[in-house]
This record gives sequence, C-alpha cells and structure tokens, in this order.
Amino acid sequence: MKITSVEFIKSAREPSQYPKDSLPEVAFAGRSNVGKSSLINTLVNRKRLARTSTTPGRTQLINFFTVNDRVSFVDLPGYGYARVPRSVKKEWGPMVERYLKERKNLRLVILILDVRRDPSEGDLALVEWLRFYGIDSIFVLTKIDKISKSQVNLRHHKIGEHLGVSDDKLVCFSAKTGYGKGAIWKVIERIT
Ligand SMILES: Nc1nc2c(ncn2[C@@H]2O[C@H](COP(=O)(O)OP(=O)(O)O)[C@@H](O)[C@H]2O)c(=O)[nH]1
Ligand SMILES: [Mg+2]
Repeated sequence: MKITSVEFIKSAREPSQYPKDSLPEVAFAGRSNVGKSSLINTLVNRKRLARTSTTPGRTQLINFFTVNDRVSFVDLPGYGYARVPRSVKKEWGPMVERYLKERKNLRLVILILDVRRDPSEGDLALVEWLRFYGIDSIFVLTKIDKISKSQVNLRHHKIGEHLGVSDDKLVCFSAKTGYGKGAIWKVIERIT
C-alpha cells in the first residue's frame, strides 16, 4: 500500500475511550522491547510515529493510528518487562483482553516475536486469547538480521512448533533491512 497519510488518533485504556469510527483494525502485540514500534514505523515509512525504545514497558495504553483513512493500526501495550511496576503489570492483562474481546473493528492481530527467543508466558497467553476469541492472527519473527539465514530457518520451524501454528502464519522480518515488509502488507491488505 502506498502510504499517503498516517495520523495518531488517541490513546485509550478502556472501550468507552476507543475511537468511534468503524475502520478495520490491525492490532500489534508483543513483549516490551521486541521491536513492535520499529515494525509499525517500517510499515508506514515513518521514523518516529510509534516511539521506539526509550523506556521499554512504559507505554501502558492502547494507541490508535489511522493509515490512509482506510485502516487503523493499534499499538497494544508491551508485556514482560521486569522493571514495570506491579500495578502497571496487573493492568495489562485485563486491558488487552478486553480490547481483544470487545473491539468490533478488530480484524487482525500481529504478534511480534524475537526470532532468537522462545515464546514467553505473555506471548503464550496472547495466543490463547486469540484462539479463544477466534481472532485472525499472524506471527512476525523480527530481528532476523541478527542471526544467519540457516539459524533463521531453524528458529522459524521451532517457534512454529512451539506455538502450534502453520508456516504460512509466521513471517520473518527485519526493521533494519526492511525484509518481510511486503509480505506483512499483503496480509493487511486482505482485511482492508
Ligand atoms: N537489529 C535490529 N534491531 C531492531 C529491530 N527491531 C527493533 N530493533 C531494536 O530493538 C530495540 C527495541 O525496539 P522497539 O521498536 O522500541 O521495541 P518495542 O518496545 O517492542 O516497541 C531498539 O533498540 C530497536 O532499534 C530489527 O529488526 N533489527
Ligand atoms: Mg514501543
């Protein structure tokens, strides 16, 4: 998709604060510091739309963006960062689950994983919710520039098995090289 406009709409904690529009929504989820902001920025060709890594784990709100007045990107709060206060951690689960459960606009969840790491507890909790609520999803294995091609292939296979998802749901990506950007847009375009 050729990007003509990207607009930050608002931050929200609960459904009454979500935008009132009916644009199809793609939500991005992942452990803090996994590269979620970098992925969003790469997809929309912006350097600093979604804030990259200042204090990981601090974004604890749901952030809504509109792309080309045609699709909304939703940046869900990251999880699993040790230095986040307990009160904030406790809020994460209900806030995210409620969004997944109640948001009518939601069409696709993109769960981002570090290609070098095994899925965390938070990742697995999300996978459970996605299955339970029957939400369409794909999994992006990011930071592939950090390991060799043969290692990427091994990890791709291993993570697929761990999550119990088929290969076509796992997309390799690098924010550094842009690899995988086209494949992810293809999936997004299908739902817009
Ligand atoms: N080498 C490499 N570094 C990345 C990639 N994606 C993100 N990073 C780095 O990982 C750190 C966390 O990225 P960020 O996008 O802020 O993660 P977030 O907390 O999930 O939003 C930053 O230092 C990024 O520059 C990638 O594909 N390759
Ligand atoms: Mg971020």
